[in-house]
Amino acid sequence: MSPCTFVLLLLVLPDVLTFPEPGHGLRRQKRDWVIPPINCPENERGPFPKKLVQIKSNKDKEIKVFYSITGQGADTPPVGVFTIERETGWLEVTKPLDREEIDKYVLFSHAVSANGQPVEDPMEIIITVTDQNDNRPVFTQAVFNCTVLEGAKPGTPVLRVLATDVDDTASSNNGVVVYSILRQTPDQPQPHMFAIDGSTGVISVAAAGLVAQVVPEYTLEIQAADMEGYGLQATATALIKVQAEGMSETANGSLTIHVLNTATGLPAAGLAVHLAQLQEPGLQWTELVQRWTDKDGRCLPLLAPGKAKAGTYKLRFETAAYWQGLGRASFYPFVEVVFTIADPTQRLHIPLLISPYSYTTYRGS
Ligand SMILES: [Ca+2]
Ligand SMILES: [Ca+2]
Repeated sequence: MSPCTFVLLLLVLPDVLTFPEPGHGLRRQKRDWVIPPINCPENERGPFPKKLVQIKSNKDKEIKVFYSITGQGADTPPVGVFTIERETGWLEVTKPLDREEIDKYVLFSHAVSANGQPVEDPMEIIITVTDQNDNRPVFTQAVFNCTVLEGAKPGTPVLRVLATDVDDTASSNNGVVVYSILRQTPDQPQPHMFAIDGSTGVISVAAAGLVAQVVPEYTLEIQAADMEGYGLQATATALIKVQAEGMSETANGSLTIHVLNTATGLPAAGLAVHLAQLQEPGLQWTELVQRWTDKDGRCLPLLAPGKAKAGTYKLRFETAAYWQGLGRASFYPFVEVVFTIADPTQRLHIPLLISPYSYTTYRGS
Protein backbone atom coordinates (compact mmCIF):
# COMPACT_ATOMS: atom_id res chain seq x y z
CA MET A 1 0.00 0.00 0.00
CA SER A 2 1.38 3.32 -0.97
CA PRO A 3 1.50 6.06 1.63
CA CYS A 4 -0.85 7.99 -0.57
CA THR A 5 -3.58 5.30 -0.43
CA PHE A 6 -3.03 4.92 3.26
CA VAL A 7 -3.77 8.57 3.83
CA LEU A 8 -6.83 8.37 1.62
CA LEU A 9 -8.20 5.38 3.53
CA LEU A 10 -7.60 7.14 6.80
CA LEU A 11 -9.72 9.96 5.54
CA VAL A 12 -12.50 7.79 4.15
CA LEU A 13 -12.64 5.38 7.09
CA PRO A 14 -12.15 7.50 10.11
CA ASP A 15 -13.59 4.82 12.50
CA VAL A 16 -10.88 2.39 11.53
CA LEU A 17 -8.35 4.82 12.49
CA THR A 18 -8.56 4.41 16.19
CA PHE A 19 -8.09 0.65 16.51
CA PRO A 20 -6.07 -1.12 13.90
CA GLU A 21 -2.41 -1.32 13.38
CA PRO A 22 -1.66 0.88 10.36
CA GLY A 23 -1.07 -1.17 7.24
CA HIS A 24 -2.73 -4.26 8.66
CA GLY A 25 -6.36 -3.73 9.39
CA LEU A 26 -7.05 -1.19 6.76
CA ARG A 27 -5.99 -3.21 3.78
CA ARG A 28 -9.00 -4.48 1.83
CA GLN A 29 -8.65 -8.11 1.02
CA LYS A 30 -11.22 -10.05 -0.99
CA ARG A 31 -10.37 -13.31 0.75
CA ASP A 32 -11.20 -12.11 4.22
CA TRP A 33 -14.52 -13.99 4.28
CA VAL A 34 -14.95 -17.39 5.86
CA ILE A 35 -17.70 -19.16 3.93
CA PRO A 36 -18.50 -22.84 4.18
CA PRO A 37 -20.47 -24.28 1.27
CA ILE A 38 -24.17 -23.80 1.86
CA ASN A 39 -26.69 -26.52 1.24
CA CYS A 40 -30.22 -26.16 2.52
CA PRO A 41 -32.64 -29.10 2.26
CA GLU A 42 -36.12 -28.36 1.01
CA ASN A 43 -39.21 -28.94 3.16
CA GLU A 44 -37.32 -28.36 6.40
CA ARG A 45 -39.43 -28.44 9.50
CA GLY A 46 -39.11 -25.59 11.93
CA PRO A 47 -38.64 -23.96 14.23
CA PHE A 48 -37.72 -20.99 12.10
CA PRO A 49 -35.63 -19.00 11.68
CA LYS A 50 -33.05 -21.70 11.30
CA LYS A 51 -29.33 -20.97 11.32
CA LEU A 52 -27.51 -21.82 8.10
CA VAL A 53 -24.04 -20.34 8.38
CA GLN A 54 -22.19 -17.58 10.12
CA ILE A 55 -20.81 -14.92 7.89
CA LYS A 56 -17.66 -13.38 9.30
CA SER A 57 -15.29 -10.69 8.42
CA ASN A 58 -11.84 -10.67 9.88
CA LYS A 59 -12.32 -6.99 10.32
CA ASP A 60 -14.44 -7.76 13.36
CA LYS A 61 -11.24 -8.19 15.34
CA GLU A 62 -10.62 -4.57 14.78
CA ILE A 63 -13.99 -2.91 14.47
CA LYS A 64 -17.62 -3.56 15.10
CA VAL A 65 -18.92 -5.12 11.87
CA PHE A 66 -22.56 -5.21 10.85
CA TYR A 67 -23.83 -7.69 8.32
CA SER A 68 -26.57 -7.57 5.73
CA ILE A 69 -27.67 -9.53 2.67
CA THR A 70 -29.18 -8.58 -0.66
CA GLY A 71 -30.47 -10.51 -3.65
CA GLN A 72 -33.23 -12.97 -4.43
CA GLY A 73 -34.76 -14.30 -1.23
CA ALA A 74 -33.38 -11.39 0.77
CA ASP A 75 -34.49 -7.98 -0.46
CA THR A 76 -35.93 -9.04 -3.82
CA PRO A 77 -38.83 -11.50 -4.26
CA PRO A 78 -39.34 -13.76 -2.53
CA VAL A 79 -38.36 -11.21 0.09
CA GLY A 80 -37.34 -12.37 3.53
CA VAL A 81 -36.71 -16.06 2.92
CA PHE A 82 -33.22 -15.44 4.20
CA THR A 83 -32.15 -13.02 6.88
CA ILE A 84 -28.86 -12.31 8.53
CA GLU A 85 -28.37 -11.42 12.16
CA ARG A 86 -26.95 -8.00 11.89
CA GLU A 87 -24.36 -8.32 14.60
CA THR A 88 -23.43 -12.00 14.67
CA GLY A 89 -23.49 -12.60 10.92
CA TRP A 90 -25.66 -15.72 11.25
CA LEU A 91 -27.43 -16.35 7.97
CA GLU A 92 -30.84 -17.87 8.61
CA VAL A 93 -33.66 -19.34 6.60
CA THR A 94 -37.12 -18.26 7.73
CA LYS A 95 -39.41 -20.81 6.10
CA PRO A 96 -39.41 -24.21 4.37
CA LEU A 97 -37.93 -24.11 0.87
CA ASP A 98 -39.27 -25.76 -2.28
CA ARG A 99 -36.53 -26.92 -4.62
CA GLU A 100 -39.07 -27.41 -7.40
CA GLU A 101 -39.91 -23.71 -7.16
CA ILE A 102 -36.41 -22.25 -6.71
CA ASP A 103 -33.42 -24.56 -6.57
CA LYS A 104 -30.73 -21.96 -6.02
CA TYR A 105 -30.47 -18.56 -4.38
CA VAL A 106 -27.70 -16.13 -5.16
CA LEU A 107 -27.24 -13.63 -2.38
CA PHE A 108 -24.69 -10.99 -1.64
CA SER A 109 -23.48 -10.45 1.86
CA HIS A 110 -22.23 -7.12 3.01
CA ALA A 111 -20.22 -6.06 5.98
CA VAL A 112 -20.30 -2.52 7.09
CA SER A 113 -18.91 -0.62 9.89
CA ALA A 114 -21.04 1.20 12.44
CA ASN A 115 -21.42 4.23 10.23
CA GLY A 116 -22.49 2.18 7.24
CA GLN A 117 -19.24 2.15 5.36
CA PRO A 118 -18.46 -1.17 3.64
CA VAL A 119 -15.53 -2.91 5.21
CA GLU A 120 -15.54 -5.69 2.66
CA ASP A 121 -16.43 -6.10 -0.97
CA PRO A 122 -19.89 -7.69 -1.38
CA MET A 123 -19.48 -11.44 -1.37
CA GLU A 124 -21.56 -13.82 -3.43
CA ILE A 125 -23.24 -16.57 -1.43
CA ILE A 126 -24.90 -19.40 -3.28
CA ILE A 127 -27.49 -21.40 -1.38
CA THR A 128 -28.28 -24.69 -3.06
CA VAL A 129 -31.64 -26.17 -2.15
CA THR A 130 -31.10 -29.90 -1.88
CA ASP A 131 -33.82 -32.22 -3.07
CA GLN A 132 -36.24 -34.44 -1.28
CA ASN A 133 -38.41 -36.94 -3.11
CA ASP A 134 -41.63 -35.04 -2.53
CA ASN A 135 -43.17 -35.43 -5.99
CA ARG A 136 -44.45 -38.59 -7.55
CA PRO A 137 -44.16 -39.24 -11.28
CA VAL A 138 -47.04 -37.94 -13.42
CA PHE A 139 -48.03 -39.57 -16.68
CA THR A 140 -48.57 -37.12 -19.52
CA GLN A 141 -51.81 -38.97 -20.35
CA ALA A 142 -54.13 -41.16 -18.30
CA VAL A 143 -54.75 -43.37 -21.33
CA PHE A 144 -52.34 -44.04 -24.19
CA ASN A 145 -53.83 -45.44 -27.39
CA CYS A 146 -52.22 -47.23 -30.27
CA THR A 147 -52.72 -49.89 -32.90
CA VAL A 148 -50.50 -52.82 -33.71
CA LEU A 149 -50.75 -55.00 -36.78
CA GLU A 150 -51.57 -58.59 -35.98
CA GLY A 151 -48.68 -60.91 -36.44
CA ALA A 152 -46.23 -58.15 -35.51
CA LYS A 153 -42.90 -59.70 -34.67
CA PRO A 154 -41.37 -59.60 -31.17
CA GLY A 155 -39.31 -56.45 -30.82
CA THR A 156 -41.69 -54.30 -32.87
CA PRO A 157 -42.17 -50.97 -31.05
CA VAL A 158 -45.81 -50.16 -30.48
CA LEU A 159 -46.13 -47.12 -28.28
CA ARG A 160 -44.19 -44.80 -26.02
CA VAL A 161 -45.54 -43.73 -22.68
CA LEU A 162 -44.12 -40.82 -20.75
CA ALA A 163 -44.18 -39.76 -17.13
CA THR A 164 -42.46 -36.72 -15.71
CA ASP A 165 -41.13 -36.16 -12.22
CA VAL A 166 -40.14 -32.67 -11.18
CA ASP A 167 -37.71 -33.85 -8.52
CA ASP A 168 -33.96 -33.83 -9.00
CA THR A 169 -32.30 -36.15 -11.47
CA ALA A 170 -28.82 -34.66 -11.50
CA SER A 171 -27.56 -35.42 -8.01
CA SER A 172 -30.20 -37.87 -6.82
CA ASN A 173 -32.58 -40.39 -8.33
CA ASN A 174 -35.64 -38.73 -6.81
CA GLY A 175 -36.84 -37.81 -10.28
CA VAL A 176 -35.48 -40.79 -12.18
CA VAL A 177 -38.49 -42.69 -13.47
CA VAL A 178 -38.54 -46.38 -14.36
CA TYR A 179 -41.47 -47.93 -16.22
CA SER A 180 -42.98 -51.37 -15.88
CA ILE A 181 -46.07 -53.27 -16.99
CA LEU A 182 -48.20 -54.29 -14.01
CA ARG A 183 -50.96 -56.17 -15.79
CA GLN A 184 -52.04 -57.28 -19.23
CA THR A 185 -55.74 -57.87 -19.93
CA PRO A 186 -56.56 -60.35 -21.34
CA ASP A 187 -53.58 -62.57 -20.60
CA GLN A 188 -54.09 -64.43 -23.89
CA PRO A 189 -52.51 -66.15 -25.67
CA GLN A 190 -50.00 -65.57 -22.90
CA PRO A 191 -49.51 -63.01 -20.11
CA HIS A 192 -46.44 -61.24 -21.51
CA MET A 193 -47.36 -60.24 -25.04
CA PHE A 194 -45.71 -56.84 -24.52
CA ALA A 195 -42.59 -55.56 -22.85
CA ILE A 196 -41.67 -52.03 -21.80
CA ASP A 197 -38.24 -50.44 -21.80
CA GLY A 198 -37.84 -49.32 -18.19
CA SER A 199 -35.97 -46.15 -18.98
CA THR A 200 -37.55 -44.99 -22.27
CA GLY A 201 -41.15 -46.12 -21.78
CA VAL A 202 -41.23 -47.71 -25.23
CA ILE A 203 -43.64 -50.63 -25.33
CA SER A 204 -42.80 -53.37 -27.81
CA VAL A 205 -44.25 -56.66 -28.89
CA ALA A 206 -42.65 -59.33 -26.71
CA ALA A 207 -44.21 -62.50 -28.08
CA ALA A 208 -45.74 -63.69 -31.31
CA GLY A 209 -49.44 -64.42 -31.38
CA LEU A 210 -51.24 -61.11 -31.84
CA VAL A 211 -54.45 -62.09 -33.60
CA ALA A 212 -57.25 -59.55 -33.96
CA GLN A 213 -59.99 -62.15 -33.93
CA VAL A 214 -58.65 -63.76 -30.76
CA VAL A 215 -57.84 -60.58 -28.85
CA PRO A 216 -58.92 -57.38 -30.61
CA GLU A 217 -57.59 -55.10 -27.87
CA TYR A 218 -55.17 -55.35 -24.99
CA THR A 219 -55.26 -53.20 -21.87
CA LEU A 220 -51.95 -52.72 -20.15
CA GLU A 221 -51.62 -51.16 -16.72
CA ILE A 222 -48.37 -49.23 -16.79
CA GLN A 223 -46.45 -48.05 -13.77
CA ALA A 224 -43.90 -45.31 -13.46
CA ALA A 225 -41.89 -45.22 -10.24
CA ASP A 226 -39.20 -42.76 -9.23
CA MET A 227 -36.04 -43.63 -7.27
CA GLU A 228 -35.22 -45.72 -10.33
CA GLY A 229 -38.31 -47.84 -9.85
CA TYR A 230 -38.34 -48.15 -6.07
CA GLY A 231 -39.94 -44.90 -4.99
CA LEU A 232 -43.25 -43.12 -5.49
CA GLN A 233 -45.52 -44.58 -8.12
CA ALA A 234 -48.08 -43.57 -10.71
CA THR A 235 -50.12 -45.67 -13.10
CA ALA A 236 -51.64 -45.18 -16.54
CA THR A 237 -53.42 -47.32 -19.08
CA ALA A 238 -52.22 -48.36 -22.51
CA LEU A 239 -54.91 -49.51 -24.93
CA ILE A 240 -53.41 -51.50 -27.77
CA LYS A 241 -55.75 -52.38 -30.62
CA VAL A 242 -54.77 -55.35 -32.74
CA GLN A 243 -55.50 -54.63 -36.38
CA ALA A 244 -56.21 -57.48 -38.73
CA GLU A 245 -54.23 -57.37 -41.94
CA GLY A 246 -55.80 -57.82 -45.36
CA MET A 247 -58.84 -59.77 -44.26
CA SER A 248 -60.29 -59.46 -47.76
CA GLU A 249 -57.75 -61.97 -48.97
CA THR A 250 -59.14 -64.65 -46.69
CA ALA A 251 -61.82 -65.84 -49.04
CA ASN A 252 -59.69 -66.58 -52.06
CA GLY A 253 -56.37 -67.57 -50.51
CA SER A 254 -54.61 -70.50 -52.06
CA LEU A 255 -53.65 -72.23 -48.81
CA THR A 256 -55.87 -72.15 -45.77
CA ILE A 257 -56.12 -74.21 -42.62
CA HIS A 258 -58.64 -74.95 -39.91
CA VAL A 259 -57.83 -76.43 -36.51
CA LEU A 260 -60.50 -78.11 -34.43
CA ASN A 261 -60.14 -79.22 -30.81
CA THR A 262 -61.89 -82.58 -30.79
CA ALA A 263 -61.69 -82.77 -26.99
CA THR A 264 -64.13 -79.87 -26.78
CA GLY A 265 -65.54 -79.86 -30.28
CA LEU A 266 -64.56 -76.20 -30.57
CA PRO A 267 -62.17 -74.38 -32.91
CA ALA A 268 -58.62 -74.22 -31.57
CA ALA A 269 -57.77 -70.53 -31.10
CA GLY A 270 -54.31 -69.03 -30.57
CA LEU A 271 -52.40 -71.95 -32.01
CA ALA A 272 -49.18 -71.10 -33.82
CA VAL A 273 -48.71 -72.42 -37.35
CA HIS A 274 -45.57 -72.27 -39.46
CA LEU A 275 -45.38 -72.90 -43.16
CA ALA A 276 -42.08 -74.00 -44.66
CA GLN A 277 -41.07 -75.07 -48.15
CA LEU A 278 -38.43 -77.55 -49.19
CA GLN A 279 -36.02 -75.41 -51.20
CA GLU A 280 -32.67 -75.66 -52.90
CA PRO A 281 -29.81 -75.59 -52.20
CA GLY A 282 -29.66 -78.92 -50.46
CA LEU A 283 -33.40 -79.26 -50.09
CA GLN A 284 -33.70 -77.41 -46.77
CA TRP A 285 -36.86 -76.33 -45.05
CA THR A 286 -37.24 -72.60 -45.48
CA GLU A 287 -39.86 -70.97 -43.29
CA LEU A 288 -42.26 -68.85 -45.34
CA VAL A 289 -44.75 -67.53 -42.81
CA GLN A 290 -46.04 -67.85 -39.29
CA ARG A 291 -49.64 -67.37 -38.28
CA TRP A 292 -51.90 -67.81 -35.29
CA THR A 293 -55.33 -69.30 -35.42
CA ASP A 294 -58.22 -67.00 -34.54
CA LYS A 295 -61.29 -67.82 -32.47
CA ASP A 296 -62.69 -69.78 -35.42
CA GLY A 297 -59.55 -71.90 -35.59
CA ARG A 298 -58.62 -70.23 -38.87
CA CYS A 299 -55.98 -67.75 -39.92
CA LEU A 300 -55.12 -65.60 -42.90
CA PRO A 301 -54.09 -67.60 -45.96
CA LEU A 302 -50.64 -69.04 -45.53
CA LEU A 303 -50.05 -68.56 -49.22
CA ALA A 304 -51.74 -65.61 -50.86
CA PRO A 305 -53.41 -66.10 -54.26
CA GLY A 306 -50.81 -66.44 -56.97
CA LYS A 307 -48.00 -66.98 -54.45
CA ALA A 308 -48.06 -70.77 -54.48
CA LYS A 309 -45.46 -72.67 -56.45
CA ALA A 310 -45.32 -76.36 -57.16
CA GLY A 311 -43.24 -78.10 -54.52
CA THR A 312 -43.12 -79.75 -51.14
CA TYR A 313 -44.42 -77.88 -48.11
CA LYS A 314 -44.66 -78.44 -44.41
CA LEU A 315 -47.19 -77.10 -41.92
CA ARG A 316 -46.02 -77.21 -38.34
CA PHE A 317 -48.70 -76.80 -35.68
CA GLU A 318 -47.45 -75.91 -32.19
CA THR A 319 -49.86 -78.16 -30.36
CA ALA A 320 -48.00 -78.53 -27.05
CA ALA A 321 -48.04 -74.79 -26.41
CA TYR A 322 -51.73 -74.73 -27.28
CA TRP A 323 -52.63 -77.50 -24.85
CA GLN A 324 -50.35 -76.01 -22.22
CA GLY A 325 -52.32 -72.79 -22.53
CA LEU A 326 -55.44 -74.81 -21.69
CA GLY A 327 -53.69 -76.39 -18.72
CA ARG A 328 -53.36 -79.77 -20.39
CA ALA A 329 -50.39 -81.92 -21.31
CA SER A 330 -50.01 -83.12 -24.88
CA PHE A 331 -48.58 -86.36 -26.15
CA TYR A 332 -47.43 -84.60 -29.31
CA PRO A 333 -45.06 -81.64 -28.84
CA PHE A 334 -46.03 -80.45 -32.33
CA VAL A 335 -47.74 -81.77 -35.43
CA GLU A 336 -46.07 -81.57 -38.79
CA VAL A 337 -48.01 -82.09 -41.97
CA VAL A 338 -45.93 -82.46 -45.10
CA PHE A 339 -47.73 -82.16 -48.41
CA THR A 340 -47.16 -81.54 -52.08
CA ILE A 341 -48.55 -78.78 -54.23
CA ALA A 342 -48.75 -80.08 -57.74
CA ASP A 343 -51.10 -77.52 -59.25
CA PRO A 344 -50.39 -74.01 -57.89
CA THR A 345 -53.68 -72.66 -59.28
CA GLN A 346 -55.76 -75.00 -57.15
CA ARG A 347 -57.14 -73.89 -53.81
CA LEU A 348 -55.83 -75.95 -50.94
CA HIS A 349 -57.41 -76.32 -47.52
CA ILE A 350 -55.85 -78.41 -44.77
CA PRO A 351 -57.90 -79.07 -41.63
CA LEU A 352 -56.34 -80.48 -38.48
CA LEU A 353 -58.30 -82.19 -35.74
CA ILE A 354 -56.45 -82.44 -32.44
CA SER A 355 -56.84 -83.88 -28.99
CA PRO A 356 -54.02 -84.27 -26.46
CA TYR A 357 -53.58 -87.87 -27.62
CA SER A 358 -54.49 -87.89 -31.29
CA TYR A 359 -54.56 -85.86 -34.43
CA THR A 360 -56.12 -86.20 -37.83
CA THR A 361 -55.55 -84.29 -40.99
CA TYR A 362 -56.94 -84.54 -44.47
CA ARG A 363 -57.14 -82.64 -47.66
CA GLY A 364 -60.14 -80.40 -47.48
CA SER A 365 -61.69 -78.00 -49.92
CA1 LIG B 1 -38.29 -32.37 -4.48
CA1 LIG C 1 -40.04 -37.89 -7.33
